Amino acid sequence: MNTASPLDSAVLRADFPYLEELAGGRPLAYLDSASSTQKPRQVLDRMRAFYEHEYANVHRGVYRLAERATEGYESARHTVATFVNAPSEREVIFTRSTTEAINLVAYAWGLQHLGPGDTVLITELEHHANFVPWQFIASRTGAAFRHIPIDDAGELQLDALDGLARDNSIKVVGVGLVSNSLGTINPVEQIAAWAHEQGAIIVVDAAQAAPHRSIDVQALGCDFLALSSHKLCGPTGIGALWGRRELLEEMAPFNLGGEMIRSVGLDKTTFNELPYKFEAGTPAIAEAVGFGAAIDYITGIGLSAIEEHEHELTRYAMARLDELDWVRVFGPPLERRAGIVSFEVAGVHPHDVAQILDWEGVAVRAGHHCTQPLMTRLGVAATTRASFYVYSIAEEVDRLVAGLHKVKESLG
Ligand code: C6P
Repeated sequence: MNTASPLDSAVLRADFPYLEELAGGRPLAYLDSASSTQKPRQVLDRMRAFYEHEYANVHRGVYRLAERATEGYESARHTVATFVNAPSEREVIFTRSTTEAINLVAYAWGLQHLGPGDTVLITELEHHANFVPWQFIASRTGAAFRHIPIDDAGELQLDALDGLARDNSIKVVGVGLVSNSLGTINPVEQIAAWAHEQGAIIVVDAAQAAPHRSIDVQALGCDFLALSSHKLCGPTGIGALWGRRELLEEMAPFNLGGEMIRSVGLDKTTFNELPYKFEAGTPAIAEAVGFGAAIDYITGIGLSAIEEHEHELTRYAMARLDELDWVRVFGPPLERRAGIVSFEVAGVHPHDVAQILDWEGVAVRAGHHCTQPLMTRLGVAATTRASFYVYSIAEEVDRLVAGLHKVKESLG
């Protein structure tokens, strides 16, 4: 790659212990960061220190150790709130993941607000996490379930919007900022403005965007936004939902039990204030602290440097794959694409491609990537997908391309 990267990958790579493991004498070329990212020492060390010196349950004990644990947990909430530019940290709810965050909205908001005559609108590119909960709640409530179609390049056809809105029934729009299968960057600000003109709310899936570009819920103009820690160098088992305060205030709770109550009597229970109303039971405490440390780590590198680094790698990968006339790349042009490249090798099943690449020490994902409606639209059952993050380097793209030559020699 001849373009200077805005990141010093050589220095950053020293933070990631996984690169010390050798696959066939070389570090693994991990090109599956859209699935989950590797973890830097800074995050692992922070979690270990928390467990060793600051650990207790949160919001319960009056002893100093419990206060310290609560401080660690709440300071992670403050970090997430700043990260997405939330007007208030009370609007940030810790969840298990993006999936759970969207289920929370679909159940707690959807069951209360949707009914026959209403429409739920999602996109044809949507990950199942922002698709299946809405399809399910629409069918439970009698609402219609419709989608914004895409064109052949995997970009949303916004000229379909007015037709979809003709009967004035749209109550909620679900859209991802970045497609996990194609890397398409969706024009969410524009869709949010349109949704509000329809009197609808908009729920944004930022799972694939938050790790790679700055997120500003106020500038996006959205009502809810979901993200996962494990996709941005943090631990699994923790994510967050940001929601507009007035919507969260009037929603019923999602999970019920300890911590989310104000008072419990034999006849009646009243609920806690935000955000605790939505955080029943003992939360993922050390994971929240790790989530905060991961955000500190990536914001320390700089989101715009990360975005630029991935853009250059994607440019390089697309150019190298373009040399192979037996490889077809799916998705939009580079200008509207994040660091994700999905492709097919003529005549070879994506699982076989991924298997042979693994023998070459290159890890990619093969499958439908939890976007089956998109696969149907593309006319394929599955694709092979390479995706990048801060530790990815051009040499790994070269190893991918060399591996694809091996695939062609063996099976093509
Ligand atoms: N995509 C991928 O390989 P969870 O699992 O809840 O943290 O994230 C779900 C999710 C939601 N939205 C988008 C856009 C996603 O990409 C994902 C997770 C992984 O593409 C696993 S399927």
